[in-house]
Amino acid sequence: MKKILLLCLFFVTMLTARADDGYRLWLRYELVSNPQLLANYRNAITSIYFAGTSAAIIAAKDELQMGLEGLLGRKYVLQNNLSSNQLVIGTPKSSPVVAGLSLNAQLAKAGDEGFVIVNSKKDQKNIIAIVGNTDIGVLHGVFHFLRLLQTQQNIQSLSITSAPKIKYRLLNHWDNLNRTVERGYAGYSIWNWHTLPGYIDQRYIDYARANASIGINGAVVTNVNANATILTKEYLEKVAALANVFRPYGIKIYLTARFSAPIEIGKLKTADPLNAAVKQWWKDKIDEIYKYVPDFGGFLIKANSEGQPGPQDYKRSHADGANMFAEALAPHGGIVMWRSFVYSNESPEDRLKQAYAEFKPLDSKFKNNVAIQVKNGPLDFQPREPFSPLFGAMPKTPLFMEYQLTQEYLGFSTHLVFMAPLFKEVLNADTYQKGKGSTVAKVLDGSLDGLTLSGMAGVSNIGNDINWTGHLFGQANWYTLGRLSWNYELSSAQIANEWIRQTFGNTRQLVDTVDKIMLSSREAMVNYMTPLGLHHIMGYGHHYGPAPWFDKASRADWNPVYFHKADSVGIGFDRTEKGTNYLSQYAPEVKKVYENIDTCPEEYLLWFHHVPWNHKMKSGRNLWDEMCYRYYAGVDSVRLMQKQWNSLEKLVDKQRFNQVKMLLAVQEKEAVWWRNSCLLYFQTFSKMPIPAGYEKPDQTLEYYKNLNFPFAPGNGR
Ligand code: GCW
Repeated sequence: MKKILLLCLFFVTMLTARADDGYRLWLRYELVSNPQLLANYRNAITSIYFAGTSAAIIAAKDELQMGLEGLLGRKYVLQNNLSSNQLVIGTPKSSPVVAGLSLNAQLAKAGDEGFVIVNSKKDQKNIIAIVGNTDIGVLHGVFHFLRLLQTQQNIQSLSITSAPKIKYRLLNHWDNLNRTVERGYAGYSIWNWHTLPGYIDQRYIDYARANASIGINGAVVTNVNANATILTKEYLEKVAALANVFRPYGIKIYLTARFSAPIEIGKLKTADPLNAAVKQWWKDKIDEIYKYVPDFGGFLIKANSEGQPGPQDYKRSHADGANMFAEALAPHGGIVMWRSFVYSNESPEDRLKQAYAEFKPLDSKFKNNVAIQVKNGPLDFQPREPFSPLFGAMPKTPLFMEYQLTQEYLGFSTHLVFMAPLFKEVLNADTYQKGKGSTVAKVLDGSLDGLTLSGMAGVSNIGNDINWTGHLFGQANWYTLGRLSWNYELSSAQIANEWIRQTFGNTRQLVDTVDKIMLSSREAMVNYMTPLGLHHIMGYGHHYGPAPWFDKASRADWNPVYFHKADSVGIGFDRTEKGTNYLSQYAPEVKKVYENIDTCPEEYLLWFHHVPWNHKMKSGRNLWDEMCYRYYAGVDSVRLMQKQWNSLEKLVDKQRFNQVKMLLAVQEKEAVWWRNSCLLYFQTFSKMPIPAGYEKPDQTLEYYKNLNFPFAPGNGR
């Protein structure tokens, strides 16, 4: 009887071990599956030497013990004397043993947050040293080392020196205080303001661990459409509690500042940034924040954009507004991230031109703890956009990159879209600011213009869903933001490979197949949503699904018809000199390529040109046929992704396998919906048939136009 019970227990444990809800993200620390490698690792690591007492080093030690226990199936005790086959972790400052390793030359390159990992010999003993100049550096090193084991790398001749290329690596949460998330598709906000500061959810700690593991060092925890309440005493106590959780992981907390807060919570009559009382109010408020959070990072501010208050309400400039905050933050070491996402309610000007028009003249007007945070493209996180012309146009001002991880325009959390290729495409784009090779990446890291502030932010896709991001593959985009901001030279393939191995395992077939799915997914989505440079043709307000016909918005530039301009002659937005001349905002070399319809890369064709339906494309097809071809190819790619995923049934645990399978089916259905409704609608202009051989749309245009989604998620109200 006892035997049977034990056997049952064994099977139950096996089963639970197999089920995986995705909560552990890429920090799963499963037993190394390759027996030879496991033996090698176990031989190489028999104990841990550790020095230091700070919360950060304790976090590093805890993570290492937990990780090794899972990966190597053994408990590791700490030793304070050196022995062979030991992992030595610490800083030269905290440990004479570490100082004695003579790693100064490498450490000089590791900076404040980086690390050195080497195989070394000390007193005839073989060791692996994970060291940093700071305890946070050690923590990053420990996470990197665990990544090496999780991805089954050789650890016999390690010689790694790593330092982040970008200084501020941030998540921007668009989370409201009532826990709704603007453009959030993974449940409610993970910040439970109601139970803070008394209750610290384990999720906050796991969130910090996950971020630290990929080098993210800051979190803006509130929505850019800001609420002044976060700045009140009651909420600052809650903010302080979160900051305390983040601190050991090297993560600073940031807030969004509502420009009109002095009126709303300060009882002033104005929020004019040049008014002495207003300035004093912010100074006092900022001093107060630092009493709660001594290492507060600063503010992210959306002003005079989409109805948010700002300095222009008082006829002041963005620089006047940003500098007011900057002055008050400077003594504490805080920064201002001022967003360039502005477009005016009144101006009929091409919306794409407005950010540049407002910000370029302000180059050199900002205090040196101000950065301008620029969305990757000139419009709004579309599936594909050219790079924003602000990159390359403000050499005296640090520009931070803003990417959107949450998939507002990329299929919400039901579509599998790996964004590294999108992010890389922008980073690699050449601005020609100082001639060939002036890439966006070089603008961003400050090297092109000798600037010291540098930053990359991702609008978070995290919610309180069990697996954090709704779609399991959304985790890969969070992962990408961290890894790329640490080292933007990593390729999309490298990032995918690392993520897959940590998230699913190292089996060759599994890694290769998921890799194919991920690397093809972004192009697939562009094809079934907005091929050839189409943009902003999604549903109104909630942005769910296609609505290229929509023309009822209160502003022209919220209407899809404004952006695609389809008519009987052709389709696309003429942004050349003959059109809005948006192209003049780029360097002449860039402009030249795009303005000529023959040299303009076809993926941007309809961004820059109004193109006749019978225009001959590179493939030999006319524009209409090419558009059909792309839309159909997009759907086909999703079907291929489904097939590829299905081939992995035996290699992925059931729970995650089924989740992804179901979501791919939703994606396929929605890809067909995008394809059919866009083609049926554009066909009313082209008057050309969908070429023979393609499956015909099974619904009418009217059917698609009548679809209605009053409760589509993400509006956040
Ligand atoms: O893309 C738009 C979103 C808004 C968002 C805005 C912004 C926070 O639809 O929901 O508001 O961008 O970036 O400020």
